[in-house]
Amino acid sequence: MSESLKLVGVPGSPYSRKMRAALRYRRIPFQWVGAGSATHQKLPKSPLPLMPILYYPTRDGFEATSDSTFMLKRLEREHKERSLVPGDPVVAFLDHLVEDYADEWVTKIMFHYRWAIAENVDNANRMLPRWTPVVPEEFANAFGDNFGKRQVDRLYVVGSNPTTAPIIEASYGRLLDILEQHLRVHPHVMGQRPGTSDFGLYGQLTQLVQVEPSSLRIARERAPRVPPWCDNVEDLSGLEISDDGWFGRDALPATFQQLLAEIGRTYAPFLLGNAAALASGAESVDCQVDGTHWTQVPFKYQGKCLEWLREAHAQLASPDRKAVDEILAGTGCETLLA
Ligand SMILES: N[C@@H](CCC(=O)N[C@@H](CS)C(=O)NCC(=O)O)C(=O)O
Repeated sequence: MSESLKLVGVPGSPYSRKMRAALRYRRIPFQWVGAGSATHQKLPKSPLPLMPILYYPTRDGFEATSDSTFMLKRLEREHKERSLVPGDPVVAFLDHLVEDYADEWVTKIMFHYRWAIAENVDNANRMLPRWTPVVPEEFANAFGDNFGKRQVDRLYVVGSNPTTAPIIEASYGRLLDILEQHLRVHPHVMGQRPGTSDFGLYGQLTQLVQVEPSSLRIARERAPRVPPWCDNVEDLSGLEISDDGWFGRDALPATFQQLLAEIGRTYAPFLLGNAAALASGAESVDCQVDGTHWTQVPFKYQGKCLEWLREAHAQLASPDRKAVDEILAGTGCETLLA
């Protein structure tokens, strides 16, 4: 029997959860390999020090690949069943925009709640190491002093600081409110069947509503549909779908429009501020997000995210691009594509 894909990750890694759930939903055979496990150590080193790592069997071993967005794109090329990309290029572009928002803005919310709030830091230092089976107790107890401290010291990388904390926490609250209303009517972000954005949001939310005590309490209080939704997306391999299960471009619900406006209110101004800082070689990003000063170190990868969004927009056929621009007009997201 030919070797199957191997996905290396940990439950405490939002992008690992994103990929594991996506592979399950798509019924693509794979093995889940715990990061740091004996099986992982036998696999070739990954090009980037990031999780998850998706290993493809080759004639003489395994090829390591990184970056969940590109993993999903390759899986779309190689597997036709149960695609995550809406057939309508207009809706596919919007799905990509929401996936990118999840991967690059909601991850700030996730990292902030885990490493900027004492109660959650203590919890993470206790939980994260123990996701590795039979991890030595000494290692687990010393985890906080090593990895935990390192992550707390890296809060500035995602832009979490006393000035931005209220912006981040308010955007979490609004995202929960929008999803709560959306999930009262629609089983998935993209309609009757999930898109890449469902797994992007799910990945980050698994940590916020299942791991971090304070953000979990907020979610259960404010958006009681979101934690159960995450539990369901964990394994959608049994979900029956129809070809036209995604929203149509003319049938996007108000809650989806509100999600676009939330992206336009937070992620869009940050992405533009980050791009401006990268272009000028500035040492810090300084821009207005949600009416408040946002400052952090420029982030190269998110400079690329903006370029990839603009490339995807430019590649649309002009009637589709016009339709996207009409849908985004007034959301704030249009500033990304101007
Ligand atoms: N863009 C990457 C991001 C991957 C990423 O940042 N993974 C985190 C874990 S969730 C990581 O490995 N961080 C490295 C570290 O914290 O040292 C993707 O979508 O896969």
